[in-house]
Amino acid sequence: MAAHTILYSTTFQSLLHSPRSNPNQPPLFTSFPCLPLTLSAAARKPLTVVAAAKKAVAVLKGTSNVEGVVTLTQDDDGPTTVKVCITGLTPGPHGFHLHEYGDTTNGCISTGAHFNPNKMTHGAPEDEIRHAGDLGNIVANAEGLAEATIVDKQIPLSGPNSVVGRAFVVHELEDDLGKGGHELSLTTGNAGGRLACGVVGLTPLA
Ligand SMILES: [Cu+2]
Ligand SMILES: [Zn+2]
Repeated sequence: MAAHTILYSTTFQSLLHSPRSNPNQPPLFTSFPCLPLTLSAAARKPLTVVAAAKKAVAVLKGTSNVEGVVTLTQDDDGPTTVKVCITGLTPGPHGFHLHEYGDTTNGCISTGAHFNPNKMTHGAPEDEIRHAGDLGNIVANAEGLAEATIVDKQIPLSGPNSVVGRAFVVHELEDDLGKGGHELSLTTGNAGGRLACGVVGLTPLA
């Protein structure tokens, strides 16, 4: 919806600034009371471009002072690039996943389990057998800041496995990537509590 809105306003601005043959003509604004419904085929064309490149964002909050912003971009059917910036963490590694639901009614717990459309067990991002939502660990520096760029093929922004409407979660502990031998290793990586989470939503491309 946001992408649509911004395209509408961009198109609208270009209409406003386009030269008009008759300078006494009333402003175009009054001629387009229902602009989204009356766009010409040519004016609608940019929406086709949006389908090829997608961008989304998640704003992470929790009950602690951990917070962050995660942006996702994807071109066509290529991998998704995830840029992570999270503050307020304890120094060191923290499990970082895409969880199944974009539901935070009961805080981050309502986001459910790791996004797992292929019914796999928990693993590392580079493993063949992993949850789609398994993005490994992000590492916070001495100031508690974790910055990372993750490129991954299992978290697309469109299609049946789209992650739009699902949620990122950053955890209290290190994700053992399924190899810790703990009873939770193959489901959660034993990554502990959920410090902050944020729902993935579409955002304008520019
Ligand atoms: Cu998680
Ligand atoms: Zn997992």
